Amino acid sequence: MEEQLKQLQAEALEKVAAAANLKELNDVRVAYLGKKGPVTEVLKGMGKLSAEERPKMGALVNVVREDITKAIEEKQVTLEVAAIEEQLAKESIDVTLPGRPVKAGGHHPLTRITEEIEDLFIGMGYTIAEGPEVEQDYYNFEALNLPKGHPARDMQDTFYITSELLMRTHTSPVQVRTMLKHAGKGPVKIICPGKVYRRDSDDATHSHQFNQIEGLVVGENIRMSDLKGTLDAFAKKMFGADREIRLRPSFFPFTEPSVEVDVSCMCGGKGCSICKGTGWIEVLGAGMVHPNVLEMAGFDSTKYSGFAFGMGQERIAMLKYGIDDIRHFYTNDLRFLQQFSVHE
Ligand code: FA5
Repeated sequence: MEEQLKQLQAEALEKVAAAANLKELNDVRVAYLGKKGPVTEVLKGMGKLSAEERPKMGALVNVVREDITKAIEEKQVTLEVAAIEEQLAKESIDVTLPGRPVKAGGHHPLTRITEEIEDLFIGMGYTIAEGPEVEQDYYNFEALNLPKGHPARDMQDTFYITSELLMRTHTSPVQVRTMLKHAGKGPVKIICPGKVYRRDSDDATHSHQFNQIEGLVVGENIRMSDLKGTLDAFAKKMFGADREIRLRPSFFPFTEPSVEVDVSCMCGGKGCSICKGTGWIEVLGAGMVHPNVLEMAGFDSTKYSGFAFGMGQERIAMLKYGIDDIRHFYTNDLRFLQQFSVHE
């Protein structure tokens, strides 16, 4: 029995020494010291021994058990330290590695155009005004000289929410709201950028939701020549110093006289596919603020006059960047957007 115990001890210590990780060490502990292990078995057989042998063997079993337990505990500490060291080695940060480049986005072309136009007019002394996209019929139409039932309302097919509430069809209602805030006192000099909505069928040049920038100047002795000079400066800054503008008679109920404004084409008047052979490209609508509009907004039309204009950023961006389909602005194709991600 003594021999058997010594052999068991030697075997167990050998396995403890060979255990490569905590799991293997636990397996050794269960195998040798567990309830069904050989040491317990030896203890169970003690009853068969003589009275003199029993204490001797009992002491030996205890020594063997303690030796194995001690070896396991020591090995456990060693393995735990090794495990922590391994974990630390895995998690260590190599500060000498080069950083990973962070992909930076860029401004959307419509944001770029809007900001460019805003900067340009702010440079001419304008301030920015804003208004709601869900608008009252009164500001969108009536106060702009378009009473209910006026045939010119058909020029802008409208998304109505109720009979009095609609999605604004243009940024012109911001003119009215701003003039009312000024309570009949000039000067007013604003631009109003924002989203507008129309029941237009989407195609290469039309969208049911698009962006406009409105301009309004009201003061004493504001004349058509001021409008022309302002738009000429805008066209030259936006498209190039060699560009010209021309005004064609048009109709808007809120301006009198009204004009469509064309910018000379980049082909220099020779005629190309962009200008459809005419040498001119239509960019915006404008005119002198109708006296009725001034009066309804609380301005004395015998003392004050003004000009207004409205343009669509999508069309301006299409001309400036040579974009052939308005839908590119809304479909978020990265191949399109990345062409504009210049980091300023
Ligand atoms: C107006 O909306 C007037 N409020 C502009 C104005 C303001 C005239 C002040 C006089 C004084 P118009 O409906 O033409 O006008 O629209 C102006 C611009 O919006 C157009 O030149 C065009 O660039 C753009 N636009 C119009 N409809 C669409 C559409 N469905 N999709 C994209 N752009 C459009």
